[in-house]
Amino acid sequence: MIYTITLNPAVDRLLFIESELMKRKTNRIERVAFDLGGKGLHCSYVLSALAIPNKALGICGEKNQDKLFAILKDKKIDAECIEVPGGWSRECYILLEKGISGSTMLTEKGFTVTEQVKSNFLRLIQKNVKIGDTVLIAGSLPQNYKIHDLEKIIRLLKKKDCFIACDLSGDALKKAVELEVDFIKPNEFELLELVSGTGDLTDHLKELAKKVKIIVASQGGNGSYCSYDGVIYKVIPPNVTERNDTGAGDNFTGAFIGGFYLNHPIEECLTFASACAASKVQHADSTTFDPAEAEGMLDQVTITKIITEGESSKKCYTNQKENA
Ligand code: TA6
Repeated sequence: MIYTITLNPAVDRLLFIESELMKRKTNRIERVAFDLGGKGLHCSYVLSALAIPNKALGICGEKNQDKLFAILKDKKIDAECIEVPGGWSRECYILLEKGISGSTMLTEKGFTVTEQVKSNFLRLIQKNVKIGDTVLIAGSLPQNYKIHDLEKIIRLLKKKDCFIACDLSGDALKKAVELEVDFIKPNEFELLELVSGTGDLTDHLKELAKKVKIIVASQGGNGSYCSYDGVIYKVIPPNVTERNDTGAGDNFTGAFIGGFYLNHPIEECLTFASACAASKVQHADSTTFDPAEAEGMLDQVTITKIITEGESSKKCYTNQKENA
């Protein structure tokens, strides 16, 4: 079973702006829509859409939980959350400017959790997660959720011999690396904060690989590098017209973790995840992607394998023809 953990879920408010956003101008909103928010929930959405059994665990605000759960039901996500009494799950704002690709995300901090909520959440994990399950912890921590509290979750999952995947940032990500989780997904800036020495990306990945089994270092629209089993893979996504990139990284993570859980070869996991994310960015909302469309783009993903053992790295495999 795969579990996703979202400690600070959100309702995303998508603001479709009539034209390019400008200072000192009245920027008119053409339309407002609501969508799922929170990285673990996005990954659960992807897993459910791919018919991979999963359950979303999280914490949510009591006040607007009906709204959040209506979205979860609509997206066919099986979720169980610990309530923050009197609290509101945050709203995050996704700005989409007409004629401009991509999105601008503004995130609220989220509710403040009490010690009682934290221990109830540990109990929720204890009740659900079984020995050997795969667990993805993703997204920011709510207020008063300390690194030490995150450590308790990771240690509990380690006791259960789980495959632990983390899409975290800042000190939370550093703690995940220190505790040697199985998967991380830093962006180019986060990666630099995790390594000690100088050197290039390959050196950084090699250093981190001593602690973490799978590292996906994302480079935004330029694709990603993945370190696994002594090999570094360069992943170049299909070239598509981007409408909304919000949730694209979560889409990649969900599809990748699902494939890995099903024991698919690493190249296949990376190729399919990249194609799913490419499908996602072509849609206006934060979640929608089309698995069939992703299947149709598999041959547009380029995976290059780089051998890292020995003195110099060399390209030795590609799934694409040289001049493709
Ligand atoms: O990755 C997209 C997303 O989950 C949005 O839906 C949005 O709510 C935001 O990220 C939350 O990010 P955070 O890092 O604060 O958990």
